[in-house]
Amino acid sequence: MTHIATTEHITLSSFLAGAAREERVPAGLIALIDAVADACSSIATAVERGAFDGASGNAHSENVHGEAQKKLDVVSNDIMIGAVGSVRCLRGLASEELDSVQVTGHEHSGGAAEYLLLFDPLDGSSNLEINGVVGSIFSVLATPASGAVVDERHFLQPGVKQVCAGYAIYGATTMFVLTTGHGVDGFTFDSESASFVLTHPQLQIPEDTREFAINMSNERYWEEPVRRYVRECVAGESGPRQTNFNMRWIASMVAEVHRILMRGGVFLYPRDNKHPQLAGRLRLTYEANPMSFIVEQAGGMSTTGQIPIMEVQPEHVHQRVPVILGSKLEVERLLRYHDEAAAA
Ligand code: AFP
Repeated sequence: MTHIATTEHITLSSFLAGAAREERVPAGLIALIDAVADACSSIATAVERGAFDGASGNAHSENVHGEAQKKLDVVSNDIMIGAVGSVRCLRGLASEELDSVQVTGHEHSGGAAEYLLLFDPLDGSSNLEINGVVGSIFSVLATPASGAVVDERHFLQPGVKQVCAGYAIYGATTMFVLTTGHGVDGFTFDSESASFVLTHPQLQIPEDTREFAINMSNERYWEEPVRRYVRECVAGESGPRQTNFNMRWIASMVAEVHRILMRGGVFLYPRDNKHPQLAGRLRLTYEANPMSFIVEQAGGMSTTGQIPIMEVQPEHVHQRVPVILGSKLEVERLLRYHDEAAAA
């Protein structure tokens, strides 16, 4: 169970300053995290005001995945790029809404660590028209060779190399959830002080769960280990698991992962044969990797079904990947079902 700290008023800025003093976060990274958090609070406002500001509905354009963009996808992308553009340690960025990576014009800062930012500015945007939950997801990598001219190859690092990851969720409240590799902390936006305040320190995912999330309409496309797992969950008390399960599907990865952080669960967007040329639905570098980093830092597990997601070597920045993540015991069970199917 999550314990909510309401007694102390620790803002994201003071939390990061403390982490820098204790040398848990490099000082340069703090400016980048602050800028991303500022962007997220502006995106929350843009989402809230969409209907008044002419920003609701379709943009009549497509992103690199061939998906119709909402106006708020484009607005959120512009907000994020505008907010981080002046951060001196940032050398480049990649976004779901940009065809190719962008190199920032800053000169090499002379010895200090420098970073790349990868993000999905508005995840789950098909939920906008139903006033459902949406969010932003981000991942930070270090530039491998300080001073080198940055290009797409520098972004192609496996998730284990992430130095920081997080998401913002725009739901009943706006929250910013962050890891720098020292656990996971959740901050709630306080509109009175216009700051993110630490409300959910050191989140832990229960290792056991009776809740799963998958788009059941894809059942006919799944591989056998996933079919077996879901069949057994659905069979409930009368099946081999001898217990009843509950199912949730919000169609927003941010909302699913947030629920898992709050009360456990397992989330699957597995490999399927709906579009066999694509390895899965979700994107590796700016969706699956940051969420895997968060889930593992909170004691959960994340896998493609074969290997840990964060060990996948990206071949391009918009690559897709099968995703199974959440409570440890269920993810281990799914891995076992995949191993058994491979051995059969
Ligand atoms: P959008 O950002 O295009 O709405 O996609 C959201 C998402 O990538 C992810 O957040 C959800 O888990 C998944 O798609 C939902 O997919 P379905 O359309 O199969 O429900």
